[in-house]
Amino acid sequence: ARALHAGVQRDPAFSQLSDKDLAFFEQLLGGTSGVVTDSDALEPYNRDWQKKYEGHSRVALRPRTTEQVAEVLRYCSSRRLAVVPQGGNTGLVGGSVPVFDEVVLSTGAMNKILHLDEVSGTLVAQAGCILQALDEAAAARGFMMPLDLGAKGSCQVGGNVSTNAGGLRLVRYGSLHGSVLGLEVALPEPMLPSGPAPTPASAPGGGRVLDLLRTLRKDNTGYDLKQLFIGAEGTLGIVTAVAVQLAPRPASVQLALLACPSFEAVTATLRSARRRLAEVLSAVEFLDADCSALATTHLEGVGNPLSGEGGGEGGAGRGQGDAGAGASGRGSPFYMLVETHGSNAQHDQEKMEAFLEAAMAEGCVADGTLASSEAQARAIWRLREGISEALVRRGAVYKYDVSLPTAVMYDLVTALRQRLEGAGYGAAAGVRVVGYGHIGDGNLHLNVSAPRYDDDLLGLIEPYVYEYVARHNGSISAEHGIGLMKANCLSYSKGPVAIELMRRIKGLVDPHGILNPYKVLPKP
Ligand code: FAD
Ligand code: 2HG
Ligand code: ZN
Repeated sequence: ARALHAGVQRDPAFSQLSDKDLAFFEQLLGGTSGVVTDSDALEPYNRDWQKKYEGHSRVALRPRTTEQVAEVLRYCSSRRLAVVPQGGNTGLVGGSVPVFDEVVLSTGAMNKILHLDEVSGTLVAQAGCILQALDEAAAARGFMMPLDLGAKGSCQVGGNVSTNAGGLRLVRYGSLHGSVLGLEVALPEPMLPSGPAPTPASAPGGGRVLDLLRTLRKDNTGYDLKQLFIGAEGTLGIVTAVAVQLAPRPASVQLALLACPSFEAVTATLRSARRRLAEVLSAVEFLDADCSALATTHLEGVGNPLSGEGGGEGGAGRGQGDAGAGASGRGSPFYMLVETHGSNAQHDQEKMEAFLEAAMAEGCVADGTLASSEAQARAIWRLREGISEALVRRGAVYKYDVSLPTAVMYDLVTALRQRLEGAGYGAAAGVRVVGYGHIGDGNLHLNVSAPRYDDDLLGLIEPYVYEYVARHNGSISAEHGIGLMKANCLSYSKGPVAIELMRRIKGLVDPHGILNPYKVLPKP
């Protein structure tokens, strides 16, 4: 692991964990199953998914109930023990692991579905439920979760809410700021005076639990407090339960993989998809040829039927509804995934075919294939969703997740590639600058893959990328959050008044700063 937090000092205001603290946690959480202290067992809590950030916590706590979380926070606050909330630990900005010796509070054991209402399509679940498990439970009743991402098999809904995860279908189902109906959050400090609470049911934990767990679609009763915790990355409270508006599971799903001759052709195809697929459009993603090559080289069984790369058994094969009309996707610089969710397969297929025909006639698409089975669709999605994993397998990777005006989004990839090549970090040095992402949302994933971490290379990438994004009025974090990685870069995307207000809110809710210190907010 490579700890990329040079310059951050442990805050001496925080206490060191004592044996007495451990005894308290064991008594509270029912013995050792809820209190992890063994050094091997602690390793996965101390390291992130990329093995890039590493802390040295001596304890990971695994509470099962909201009351236990509230009690842990009460104790840690009184003892000035810093706490890092952790869900599935799939975050990409170093937010979910300790920087030093913070207590890890894992929501992994809080994995109960509390309620699913089939009439209103609402789901209430504990924060530690795995996204895929929730989607499967929703599927059994004809619904789907309104978000989907490559990490679905490991990430938890509390982590999704805390990062305001975007994912593959935001273009259709919107952001979690819209689909989260309610939250329950344990706070580090009580918001009610101690003593008997006026309404015990709504103030468990002595006023440390903020109960906003409604499932109402409409509720204009003053400030929408839950929004503060959506995307707060564990700096304001610990999300213990979530109420979500589910979407109806589509009866018909169509997926096309397309090869495009230029980035202009990609954006023209996006516009055409919006116009021609309109109400059924559910995802528009893009990847460049280097991403395709990386995924097909480093992941077993992953292929690109248009480029002819990879794809052993189980790889993406050509669909029966193959739209290739003599042209070839081989050598294409860009690929796109265009998906529809609808209720009538014949209708959706006609729309998709008309869209493909038009895109090919207009020269925006050189070749395309339609998945003709669920297995083929899964294989095509694996090509796109596997890019992060392929990059991690290749070696060191510098990740940027930016919002930029869609039309010029890829210019940043080209400019950075040229900049690095000019400094000797080109293909010959094993460096690849690749771009992919959620083009339908104006969200570029810019990744630099290198044989090893290299501070000179990093110095060429940062602050160049952040300055570029700021100059184009973009965002330095479209969907992954700020975490530790970008805490000192926040001012590229937020003005001083906004940052000051964030600090004041943090100070109000967490006056001792015990929750996820060193993350999100820049050093004062
Ligand atoms: P963690 O990684 O454990 O935590 C993330 C942050 O939230 C941390 O700051 C943590 O302290 C905080 N946190 C976690 N749980 C809680 C809680 N209950 N209360 C308060 N704070 C909490 N992200 C996207 O937005 N879109 C994508 O398409 C996407 N694809 C991905 C694909 C792969 C292969 C991988 C590895 C990651 C991807 N991510 C994506 C990033 C990541 O999966 C998301 O950010 C996800 O929402 C994190 O969930 P988690 O449960 O793993 O949270
Ligand atoms: C995706 O869209 C994820 O695949 C991960 O957000 C992006 O690893 C990345 O840079
Ligand atoms: Zn993404």
